[in-house]
Amino acid sequence: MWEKHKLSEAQLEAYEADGFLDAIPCLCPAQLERLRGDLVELSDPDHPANALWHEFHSNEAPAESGTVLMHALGAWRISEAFHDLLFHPALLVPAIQAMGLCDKRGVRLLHDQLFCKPARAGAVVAWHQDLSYWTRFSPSAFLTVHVALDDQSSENGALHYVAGSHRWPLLPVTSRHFGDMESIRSVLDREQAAQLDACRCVRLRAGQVSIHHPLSVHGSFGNRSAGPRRAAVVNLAADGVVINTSRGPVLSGAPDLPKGTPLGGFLHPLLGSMPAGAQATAAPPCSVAKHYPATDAWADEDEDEDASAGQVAAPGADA
Ligand SMILES: O=C(O)CCC(=O)C(=O)O
Repeated sequence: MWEKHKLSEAQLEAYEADGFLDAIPCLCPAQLERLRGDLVELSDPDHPANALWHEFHSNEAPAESGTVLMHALGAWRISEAFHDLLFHPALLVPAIQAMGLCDKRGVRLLHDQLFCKPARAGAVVAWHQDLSYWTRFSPSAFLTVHVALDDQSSENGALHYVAGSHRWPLLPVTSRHFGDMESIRSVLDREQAAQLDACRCVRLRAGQVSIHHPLSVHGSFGNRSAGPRRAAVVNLAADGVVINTSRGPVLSGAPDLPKGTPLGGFLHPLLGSMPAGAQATAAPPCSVAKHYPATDAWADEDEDEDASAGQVAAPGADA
């Protein structure tokens, strides 16, 4: 089942070089429609299950910007379609390959997110590195999957990446509230600023995904088009990532996991892994792992702790 979703060697090399990879096919039209349908219901602030959100902002853009960004964490707990998305092999297989986790540990959910920009007034998502928000974990073995629920264009606020920025050091968060697209420039040197100027607009088609490294700088401009630009984001962690500080719960509404605890539990389910032999035919070299901490160093006796980690789970699998 997973074989057809494997990235080619050329794709893995592109990920290694750029820190992101786009245009990965994922959703069929029926899955896309189901997600879009559920999103309409989820956008209702009075949704009967809204206590399950970790965060829900009808508009997280600053009021003075006159723009709107619906941003929410936890859709998978409310909607079956968004739950099943987490287990989609077309999403998990490329992620596991790119993280260099084939035949090793699998991936866990860190959290999911929705980023919805309404027609004409959709806000920017300021340039950032995802890892700036995840400094409480070690090692930094994360990957983000961005799922386009609409065709993305330069007019409607497509995702943009700074190629090669996964080799930059960790930068501080410079804009939390989707107001100032360019605030990251205050912490860039001249060379980094030039790389930012050469950013790439990836123009995903609805149903495609892009994947990116946790240090890859990315962001998106406002939506000036006549239609919405909606995206679901799945933030993945390698199984075995540990909480390195006592700073309160990882997610609002979640139990507090003490320092030293591996990320896990019902809010961070193991989503899948590539079993031994999965590489037998396509054999992607997992050399991309050089931009990730070496997993061998922290693989330990609890590797087979969870028998359900044997393979990529089918959509709908119970978390
Ligand atoms: O939806 C966007 O434009 C940005 C989302 C994002 O930050 C991500 O995909 O990691």
